[in-house]
Amino acid sequence: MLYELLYSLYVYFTPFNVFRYITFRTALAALTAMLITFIIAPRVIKWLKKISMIQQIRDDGPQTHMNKAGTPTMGGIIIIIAITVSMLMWGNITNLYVLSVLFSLICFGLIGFIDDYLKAVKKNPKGLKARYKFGGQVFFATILSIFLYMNPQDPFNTVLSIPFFKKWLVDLGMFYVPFAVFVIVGSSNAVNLTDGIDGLAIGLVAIATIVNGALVYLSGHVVFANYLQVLYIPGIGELTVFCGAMLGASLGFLWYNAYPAQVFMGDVGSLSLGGCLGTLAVVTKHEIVLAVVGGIFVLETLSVVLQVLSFKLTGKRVFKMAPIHHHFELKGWAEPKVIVRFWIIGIILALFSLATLKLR
Ligand code: 57M
Repeated sequence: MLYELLYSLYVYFTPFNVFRYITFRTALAALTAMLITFIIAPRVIKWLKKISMIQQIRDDGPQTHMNKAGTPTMGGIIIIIAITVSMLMWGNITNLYVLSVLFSLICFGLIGFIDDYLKAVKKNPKGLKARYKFGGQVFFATILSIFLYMNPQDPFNTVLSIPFFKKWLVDLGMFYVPFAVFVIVGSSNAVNLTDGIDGLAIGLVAIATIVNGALVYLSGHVVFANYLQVLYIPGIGELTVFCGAMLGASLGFLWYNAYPAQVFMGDVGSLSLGGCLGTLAVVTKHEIVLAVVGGIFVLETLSVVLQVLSFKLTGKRVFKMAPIHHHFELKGWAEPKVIVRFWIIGIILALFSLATLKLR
């Protein structure tokens, strides 16, 4: 951890005292992650093309997607490298909350990497079998949830807070573990489904990361937590630095994934970022608030559930195509219009979710 070395030098150079402040390290983490992304992305994109890590575009999707043929995928490795290196420099990786989200980032990224590899290099369109993909997600989420459940440092490790009702603290007890698994795996798959048009998922992840960063900073600050009457969780504030790194890497990746995308993040990106958002929701005890922030991710997932259920039960489709971003594409909305309008809704939901912190 570079910051500890720099901070220890404050005895010789007092301004280095600033390295102990979470806010300062968060800004550094964001800028470092963005810089790393800008440095490695062009090289990684070139390498992905060289090893034929090219996205297989399905022919049963919106026809406008056919011109995306040749776009490299698995760009999510850029995001994972940027976040990890930035955290090694500016984050306290002995903090158990930081270890929790880094565990999600790497393990869910591994599942996605295998899926992307089988699809693009082994030309296996189905990629990793659904039961292995889902099984791997449940496995890692269960390990993490039990670790958090057994966490001696967190006084509220089985409590669920309800927005607007500050006194309503639901203690889930041992049912916290399956609930946390549901949130983490659900979030991972929701981002995966949402990542179907250029920049949509990474833009929404950036928006959700900003809200997560605010939540963990306030929850980890005894004065602010008491003023806002949110659960004070000692040590959680260090996750602000992680959110900074995640935001920097997301905005950096969006530079290359913006329409028309030069690279897709792949399942390695979507599953890992979704797993991180789910883990952040669980450790901050704001699962419901973050379901509001991630409203578009929830909407995308519900559209698939409704479509598949309706199709199986009645043979009729609710949407022209699911997930719902394809529905609007088939209605004639240009792809950039769908993307920006979904981002606008994401920003409105983010502002509303921050408002719920005060409206209690
Ligand atoms: C994740 N993957 C994209 C890219 C990205 C049950 C069903 C809803 C499942 C769903 C599905 O297969 N989801 C998998 C979505 C794919 O993107 C790749 O996957 C990674 C994310 N996991 O990083 O590597 C395609 O999305 C497009 N894309 C962009 N820009 C980006 O920045 O344009 C992705 C990122 C890429 C590219 O075309 O190839 C995907 O969509 O597969 N299935 C679907 O989403 C399909 N919907 C569907 O089958 N609907 C049926 C069902 C519900 C019965 C229906 O409505 O009747 C649609 N997706 C595609 N073709 N591509 C439609 C068919």
